[in-house]
Amino acid sequence: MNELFDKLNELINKYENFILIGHKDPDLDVLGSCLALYNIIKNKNKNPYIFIDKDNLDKYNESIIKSLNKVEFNYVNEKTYKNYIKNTLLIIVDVHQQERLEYPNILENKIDIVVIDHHIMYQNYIKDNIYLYNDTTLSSIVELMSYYLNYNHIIVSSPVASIMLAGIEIDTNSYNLKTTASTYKAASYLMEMGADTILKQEFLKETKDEYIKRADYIKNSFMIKDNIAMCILNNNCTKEELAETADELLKFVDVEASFVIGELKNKHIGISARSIGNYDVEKIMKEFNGGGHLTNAGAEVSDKNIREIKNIIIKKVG
Ligand SMILES: [Mn+2]
Repeated sequence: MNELFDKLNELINKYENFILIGHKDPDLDVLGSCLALYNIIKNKNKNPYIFIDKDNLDKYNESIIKSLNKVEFNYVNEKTYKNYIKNTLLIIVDVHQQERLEYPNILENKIDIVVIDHHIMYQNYIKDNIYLYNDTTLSSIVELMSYYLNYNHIIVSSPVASIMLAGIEIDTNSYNLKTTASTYKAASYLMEMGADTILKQEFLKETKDEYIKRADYIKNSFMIKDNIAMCILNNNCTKEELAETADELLKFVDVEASFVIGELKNKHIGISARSIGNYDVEKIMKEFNGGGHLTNAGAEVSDKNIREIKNIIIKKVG
């Protein structure tokens, strides 16, 4: 990690302007990570800008809107970012594919790019980068950023620390998944910086409709083997919904692995697979040219329909 931090510090010294951007439909891991970087860059007397459309808040989810109301920062959007693309480094967090960026067209400019992620690598990652760091053992990018703040001896405000803490909770499904000793240590740093657990809870609250939608998905899940659950989502679902549902299914008694399938907006079929550790879901995802790890894997399929995929998985786990 220190190698990454030295590299980032070196890069921050080299450029004047920094645009910080995450994935579409940003979550608190994206916002928390951007805010941590923002503080570090500001501290070095450089100019950071977070790419977030603060003038059109209604396109963001509740937790982002609530968080944005608690923090101040300089931001750019589609219309304004071009004013700041001289001597600029674009730092991309929590995503590594162009199509998944908050604003994919930003890559059409000749700006130097750094990518920092913790997701399973896809082949179509952003290749035109000057530095790419992807550690899939990290719970979240905010976990990494907590260490980076600590490395630079920088303390963030209580709302920023609270947003970061909420980011860890979202990505780990409340310290259930991908949680290591380092994750708790990062959470501990954030508490020491003044993260407020009441504020954090406020950021994490979901609407009743969101809860009902999630519960409906779970209700429609079924077992394909003694300990393996499957769920088919509505059309037009997002990768996040697939992942969240697959995570959620692991919470139930007798569920040791889960497969969630759904048609994405691009008409491809997305699959998210999870296991608690005694079943290799990556092996199954490789059948679909996907990838990942033993406990967390996925695939995107364009040459099979949901029913065909479902049948292949049932056969393979059999
Ligand atoms: Mn994340």
